[in-house]
Amino acid sequence: MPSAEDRPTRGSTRDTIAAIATPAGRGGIGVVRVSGPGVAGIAQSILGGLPAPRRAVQRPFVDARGDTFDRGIALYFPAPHSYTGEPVLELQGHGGPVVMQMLLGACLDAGARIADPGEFTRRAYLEGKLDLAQAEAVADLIDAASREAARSALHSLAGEFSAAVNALVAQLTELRALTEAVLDFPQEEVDELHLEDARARLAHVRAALEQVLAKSRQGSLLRSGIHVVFAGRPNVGKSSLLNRLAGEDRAIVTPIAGTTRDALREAIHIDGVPIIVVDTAGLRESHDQIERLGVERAWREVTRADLVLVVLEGGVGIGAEEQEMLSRLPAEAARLLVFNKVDLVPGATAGRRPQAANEVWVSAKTGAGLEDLRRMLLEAAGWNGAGESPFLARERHLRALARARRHLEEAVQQLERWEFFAEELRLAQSALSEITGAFTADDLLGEIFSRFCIGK
Ligand SMILES: Nc1nc2c(ncn2[C@@H]2O[C@H](COP(=O)(O)OP(=O)(O)OP(=O)(O)O)[C@@H](O)[C@H]2O)c(=O)[nH]1
Ligand SMILES: [Mg+2]
Repeated sequence: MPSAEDRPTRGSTRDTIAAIATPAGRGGIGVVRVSGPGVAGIAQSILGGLPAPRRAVQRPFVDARGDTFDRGIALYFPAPHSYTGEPVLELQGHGGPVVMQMLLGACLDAGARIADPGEFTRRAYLEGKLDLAQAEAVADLIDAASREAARSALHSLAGEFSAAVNALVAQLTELRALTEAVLDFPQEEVDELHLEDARARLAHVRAALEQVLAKSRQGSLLRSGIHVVFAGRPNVGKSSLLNRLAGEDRAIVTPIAGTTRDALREAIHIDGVPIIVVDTAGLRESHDQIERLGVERAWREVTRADLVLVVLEGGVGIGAEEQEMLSRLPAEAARLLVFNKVDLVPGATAGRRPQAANEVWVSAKTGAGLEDLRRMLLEAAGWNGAGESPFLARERHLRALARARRHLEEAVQQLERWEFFAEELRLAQSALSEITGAFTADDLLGEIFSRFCIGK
């Protein structure tokens, strides 16, 4: 966690970095971005001078030998009003790999070096343009695999997640200030009023933390999703269901029992939540060597699943063989029972059974009941779609929030033992501060002085 001292205030101590900012390959336009103190010199040698700030100008791009190799748009962002906070030059050329290499090469010849991965954003963080959570959101936005994930990343980038975390930190800072005051003045009686105040404030910050944690858990689902494995006897329609959920003919379907051999993996999205669905070989004893290997694989997949979709044939239900199969599932594995081929069962209706929360009747053939199955998958994943905009949290954030929560729980136990209480608050606060990467002890001192008259 960089402290204020680690943060160079100006870019002048750094070198100048350059990189092709657009994806490899051919495109209408390709962009080379340059950041650092050497931008003016580089603009001089490639463009013949710095363009006016924030004005798009068209220029010939000239290499070190004086040859024009492209003609494009140049944009100059003076420090600190740029992405990195340093002087930044963006050169937009024609987006072919050779042109881009020549453009990058011209920047390197003029004194830049190739940027490390993420180095522009790292500099933005060091220059205080973004905090850590925001910097991470940049990557999450670029990597977003669904609209929902992208929207959520954009909220984090705009600082909503950081603001929520900072609000928690501010509440803790206040509470610590009050507590430190008690510690510093032992002669003052810690009256009932103070105790009640501390108790109420602690309850408040804990409730707020729960909210942030809940939204973060939701968001982390958008990032990492869940892993669902289909398991069942041969021919019950596992592959047909996978094809239905994927919306594509991915798995081979035949009336022959034992069609699927290899485990087949498909990435799907339901309401933006990424779900890996795995189709497996029908579970049965077999003398066919290939099928036997497939069945082994199926069991292996089952042990790795977040959720097992046990597919059963509606007309057959749970007989002795199905019982046997169910009893072999790992006891702790979350599971849904999917009764397929409801279209073949006279009088049976598709959908969820109100009396059995983890059972659903569907038809892979007609699509009946599939919507209920999708809802149940989301529920099992812990997604509550109707909730407020989730924070696209990473594992690191969840861990930090959970750590803060543990210290606040501990703090409840330590109420009245003020030194321990203060220490738990401090630990909770530093866990939270790791999320945004911004914490200095000065914050606390400032808070104490501003709230308390020491001379009294
Ligand atoms: N009527 C009806 N037939 C279905 C339904 N689902 C699957 N089938 C048929 O059942 C047969 C087996 O389907 P699959 O999807 O290959 O079954 P599977 O469970 O993957 O079978 P294995 O890979 O052998 O384990 C095929 O002939 C499908 O067309 C359904 O909902 N209704
Ligand atoms: Mg199959």
